[in-house]
Amino acid sequence: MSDLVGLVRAVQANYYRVRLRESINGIEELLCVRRARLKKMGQQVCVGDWVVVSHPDWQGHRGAIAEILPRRNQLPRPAIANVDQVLLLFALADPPADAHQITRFLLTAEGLNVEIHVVFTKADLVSPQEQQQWRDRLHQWGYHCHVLSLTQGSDWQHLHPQLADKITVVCGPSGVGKSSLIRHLTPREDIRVGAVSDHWHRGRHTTRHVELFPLPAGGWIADTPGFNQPELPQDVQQLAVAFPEIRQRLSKGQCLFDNCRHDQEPGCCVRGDWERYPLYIEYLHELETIASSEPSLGKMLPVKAKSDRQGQQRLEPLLDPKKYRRRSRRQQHQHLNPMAEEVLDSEL
Ligand SMILES: Nc1nc2c(ncn2[C@@H]2O[C@H](COP(=O)(O)OP(=O)(O)OP(=O)(O)O)[C@@H](O)[C@H]2O)c(=O)[nH]1
Ligand SMILES: [Mg+2]
Ligand SMILES: [Zn+2]
Repeated sequence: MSDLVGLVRAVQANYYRVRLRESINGIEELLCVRRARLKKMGQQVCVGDWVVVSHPDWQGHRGAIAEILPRRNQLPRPAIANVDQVLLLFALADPPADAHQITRFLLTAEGLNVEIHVVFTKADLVSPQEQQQWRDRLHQWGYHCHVLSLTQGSDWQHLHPQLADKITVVCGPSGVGKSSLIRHLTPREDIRVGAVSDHWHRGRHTTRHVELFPLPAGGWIADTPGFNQPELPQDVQQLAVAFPEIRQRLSKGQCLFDNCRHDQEPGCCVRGDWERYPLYIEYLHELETIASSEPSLGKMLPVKAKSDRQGQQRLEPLLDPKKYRRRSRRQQHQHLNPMAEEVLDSEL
């Protein structure tokens, strides 16, 4: 008998909602637990995983996840596997579009190595001129974007072909309309939509958990909780290649130094009069400040004097066992959103 294979749509406490690849006797989904063997091996099941289900109980619609099929990729934040593309959503107003914030989202998305779609919503709240300005701006940054409204017209329907048969994750600041857009694209699903609070900038995380919703033309879309300031890439090299403007300049020219930071170095082909160059420099300096303030272990270790067998005094590092212990998985994942932490809670 062939394996029973399905896609993990959602994780709720210790249960996994698995959509079967082929429905059996009209049953499309099973609520599964994770086999103890996977748990012992420390294998985490995440939304987007293709899994092999064993011990199906067709009457109770239950099963057990026996195996996780190899992942193509995995987004850490929120934890979703096998992602094909990220749809970055920004509002043109309420909350207003902000080049700084948009860039931070773009940099994070660039680091994921998946396709990126940029969409601006709430076009009904701004003039056609303002819409065009953002279109032109994004074009200059190296991105094509869609501009649409959910309250006027039906331009949002143009997104359908780009989403078909793929797993798409919708990300963006809080209150821009991520849940509303998904509700339009997947009319039968019930998604919570919240009013933008007066203090939207503090982030009202209406959407709290990650779930894949089926699209009418095939494929899946995931909502994520809005967060307002994604972190920078981890190092300077990653930062530079996350700007299409820099990639484009480096594909045409060459800097004098191989390890050019594209700041003050002579013979730099990247430095120049392009809109986001000052942002690149700001982030470069931010990353370098973080790197230089991170103490190296050698400099930091407190020492204690100890006599050796010959009675000579030697200095030995005074280790605080708690401080230098390996970080726990929970600490390593501290930066994750509440859903990912919930996943970890249920896994630990
Ligand atoms: N005027 C206008 N309002 C919109 C549009 N799209 C969404 N909204 C409204 O914007 C508000 C926020 O929408 P949500 O879909 O909850 O936003 P979200 O991005 O999911 O927010 P979080 O879950 O907090 O991250 C709701 O009141 C929506 O009705 C639009 O195109 N035009
Ligand atoms: Mg939402
Ligand atoms: Zn350079």
